[in-house]
Amino acid sequence: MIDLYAAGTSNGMRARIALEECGLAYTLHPINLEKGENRTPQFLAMNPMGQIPVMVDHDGPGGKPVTVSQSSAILMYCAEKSGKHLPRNPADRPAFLEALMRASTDITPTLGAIFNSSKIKPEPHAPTVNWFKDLWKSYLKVWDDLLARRKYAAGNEFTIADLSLFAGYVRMQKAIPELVNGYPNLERWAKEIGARPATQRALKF
Ligand SMILES: N[C@@H](CCC(=O)N[C@@H](CS)C(=O)NCC(=O)O)C(=O)O
Repeated sequence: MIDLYAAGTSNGMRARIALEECGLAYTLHPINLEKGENRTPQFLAMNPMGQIPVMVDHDGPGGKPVTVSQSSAILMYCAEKSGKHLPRNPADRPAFLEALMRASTDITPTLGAIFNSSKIKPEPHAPTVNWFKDLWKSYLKVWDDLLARRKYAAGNEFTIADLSLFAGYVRMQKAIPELVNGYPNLERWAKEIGARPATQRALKF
């Protein structure tokens, strides 16, 4: 059995989508970040960074329990444990790793920068917010161009790179829809990923 500690952020969704799409049984423990449930001694014992998501697999490698934080580490863990959604051909692996890292380390941190810089008190610094918004748009333009030529994030095979990208995309779509509008190939792709029953289950926080 697996325990997942998460909230409905892009990182939380990435981990939950991973478990659902890899068909791994788990119990969800919603963590209320506003109430500081990620700062309790029990939570910090699992992840001293005090960040969701955290996954505890009681039947980890060698049958021993293992605790994993970092949404993309959880994504890789689930794919490797289940043998699902990784490229079948080793020659496709470099493009897959590139797409996965591009989704995990460009998209979500930029989304976080937009959300967090918009919240600065007493007044957000507009040029900074706009700088991150322009960066976001430049990333989406590249993804849109890529998805004009390939069906999925890493090529013509569905992989966890799609799941990573989708978690960021769908979070932004809900928060600031205009920042995902105007990218027809991404829209086509997001409709397909968002219609997957496992992904739909994962989005219901
Ligand atoms: N790189 C980490 C980032 C995790 C992260 O930033 N989690 C946020 C929510 S999306 C969090 O728990 N923030 C609460 C805090 O830092 O106090 C990952 O991919 O999991």
